[in-house]
Amino acid sequence: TIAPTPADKFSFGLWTIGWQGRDQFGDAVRPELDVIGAVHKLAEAGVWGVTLHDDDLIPFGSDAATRDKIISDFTEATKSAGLVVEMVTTNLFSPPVFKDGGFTSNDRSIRRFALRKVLRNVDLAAQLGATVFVMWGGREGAEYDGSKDIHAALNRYREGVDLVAGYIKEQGYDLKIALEPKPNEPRGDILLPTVGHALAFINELEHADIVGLNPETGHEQMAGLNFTHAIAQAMWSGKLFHIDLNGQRSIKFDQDLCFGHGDLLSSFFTVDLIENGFPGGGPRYNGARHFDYKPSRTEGEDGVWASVKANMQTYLLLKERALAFRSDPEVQAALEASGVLELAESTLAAGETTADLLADTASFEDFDVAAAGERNFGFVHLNQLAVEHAIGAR
Ligand code: 3MF
Ligand code: MG
Ligand code: MG
Ligand code: MG
Repeated sequence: TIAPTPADKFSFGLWTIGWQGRDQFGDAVRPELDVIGAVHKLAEAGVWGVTLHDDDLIPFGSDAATRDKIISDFTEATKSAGLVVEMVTTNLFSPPVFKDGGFTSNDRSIRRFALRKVLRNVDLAAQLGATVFVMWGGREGAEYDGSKDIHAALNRYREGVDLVAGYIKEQGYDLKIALEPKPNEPRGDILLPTVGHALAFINELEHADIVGLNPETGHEQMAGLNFTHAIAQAMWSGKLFHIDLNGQRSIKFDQDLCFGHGDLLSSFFTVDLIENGFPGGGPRYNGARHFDYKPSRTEGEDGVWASVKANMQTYLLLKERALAFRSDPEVQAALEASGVLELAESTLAAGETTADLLADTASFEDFDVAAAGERNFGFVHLNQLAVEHAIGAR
């Protein structure tokens, strides 16, 4: 085993270890989380940071005095434990008032209330020293196509995100917004269902410069998509501001398994990208390694803490394997032979024009199309090397 340290930048949401196991069909199986005790236990486990929804810490509807007391006790606990509050997010999905959404509820008074709840939470995020503010629009969606005007809903979504981003700038907070896509659950269909949809949405914002993404492993996989490709495109766009690591086994309900307990080989390549970057160079991710999972409902308190350790252990083991993979000379040779490194070379030479390309007979008139069609790329060999490294056979 490898002991996690704060330098690994692992963080956990209070709602993850605090999940009591209530689901569609079953009651709570675990008691309410003792937040102060949990903060110390996380730090003892080598965790660097903690994240929270406003309502994870302060029960919805608490009066001002209760709220202040809870915040000051929590601040003191994180300080004495040495934990960073790296990200804060807002619960716009549990209270009944948000059943048709917050920023995109058909009810305008609810949209105004949702904005107030978020702005108040932005102040809290800044006060706690968070640098990322996540927005997961869990209830921003619909069950029925006729019940939501999508054009108007996207306008209201943009209005809301721009208003919050504008407020962050006005206040001078060192805070960035990270949108979290999810295709469905709890709504039948959720707006901004995938990383791609969210990137397109961000491009329409006035304050796009401080708005990026918080992709979650299982959310992309629920849509049948490749999570590693999703974060890769977010990185390419300079928009990977945060990450929710977990596990999911195929297209079904949101499982929120421990990281690596879903598609293990996909997890290997996720860690490889985060820790080693793109093979041909490019932007790197330096943010939190944040786990958004749920300790399975079958687990008692020991199982909850075993799952905290499991997330970090699997990540660190995969990191070790990914480093070995990239530094293996056989892998370097396979990457070379496969053209993986060649892809980083621009298709036209520096200074070469379209006219030059059109005049280059070697690229067309004299190009041996048949021979090029026969190239063996060797991707299977390369992937086998990855599998063998991933399972520790090399
Ligand atoms: C739901 C989620 C959310 C978000 C959170 C913001 C409750 O599937 O993933 O967790 O991650 O609201 O970070
Ligand atoms: Mg999930
Ligand atoms: Mg999440
Ligand atoms: Mg989730």
